[in-house]
Amino acid sequence: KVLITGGLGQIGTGLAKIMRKRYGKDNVILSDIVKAPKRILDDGPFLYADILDLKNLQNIVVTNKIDWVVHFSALLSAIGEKNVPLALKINVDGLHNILELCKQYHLKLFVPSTIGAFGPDTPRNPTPDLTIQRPRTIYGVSKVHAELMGEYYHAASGLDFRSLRFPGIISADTQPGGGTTDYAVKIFHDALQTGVFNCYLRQDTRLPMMYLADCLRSIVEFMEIPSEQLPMRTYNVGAMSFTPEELVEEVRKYVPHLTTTYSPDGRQAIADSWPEVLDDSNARADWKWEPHYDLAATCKTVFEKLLPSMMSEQITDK
Ligand code: VAH
Repeated sequence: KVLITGGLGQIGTGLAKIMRKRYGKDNVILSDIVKAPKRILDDGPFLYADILDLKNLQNIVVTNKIDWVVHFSALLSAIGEKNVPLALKINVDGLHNILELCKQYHLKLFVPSTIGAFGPDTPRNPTPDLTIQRPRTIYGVSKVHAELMGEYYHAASGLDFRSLRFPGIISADTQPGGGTTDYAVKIFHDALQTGVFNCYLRQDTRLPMMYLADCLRSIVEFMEIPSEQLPMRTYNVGAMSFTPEELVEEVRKYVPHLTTTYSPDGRQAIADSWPEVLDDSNARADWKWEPHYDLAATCKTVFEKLLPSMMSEQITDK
């Protein structure tokens, strides 16, 4: 049975859907510390889980016979800089509880890492798996800590820890939670709702990105590899890299009248410290990682998802 923490964020509900198809609806428990909307409660089991409360977590693991944990709870890059003490509690203390829990009950643990785990001294194009990691956000520092602690517990006590360093994730119907790459999600809604897109990054800021379906599939494929077949515990996974102006050009194929302005804010410095292109050759070699969505396919899929619901909204609005 799988427990997903921070399950109501950008990735959790999509992962629950896929895993429930594969492992059975009642074998995947979504959890978070906020109330779930009815449509999510209708899809399968949901529990309150506070990653800062080890007793609460132990109770959930024992009473629900959990054997996998997918740990999404974290404050992302931009929001973490606005509340460092909270980011430390959630991203570090919370992680320590999860590591302790998984060690104690011998649970398989997936913790997402990120391009944010690299910093200004890291080679940016391409960024390999094994390289300098001196990130300049509390989010990045906490994710390097998660990678190092997970690999330590794996080496010292055999914990089946796994981590993938994700690019910015693009999703059609879930919102990211305060990241630096969120512009690449917001542009679709702005294009359809107002036709105006104000970008908080310079138009030439190249960042690695991935469509949600590739992200979800990478987690499931990676988690299903027998542990002894994995030469490493932490891998870069890539799919595409683009700049805001390249994304705007692709979006204009669907919304030709889209007007854009570029007013870089504090997130520009974060983006400038991150990789431009991820080298994911180890993931491709060790467990056959292969992305399916490039920029064109991503935009096509997102608009296919958003347009019908937009149309139905407009129809109901009339
Ligand atoms: C963020 N979307 O921007 C997250 C992610 C790759 C970046 O970790 O913080």
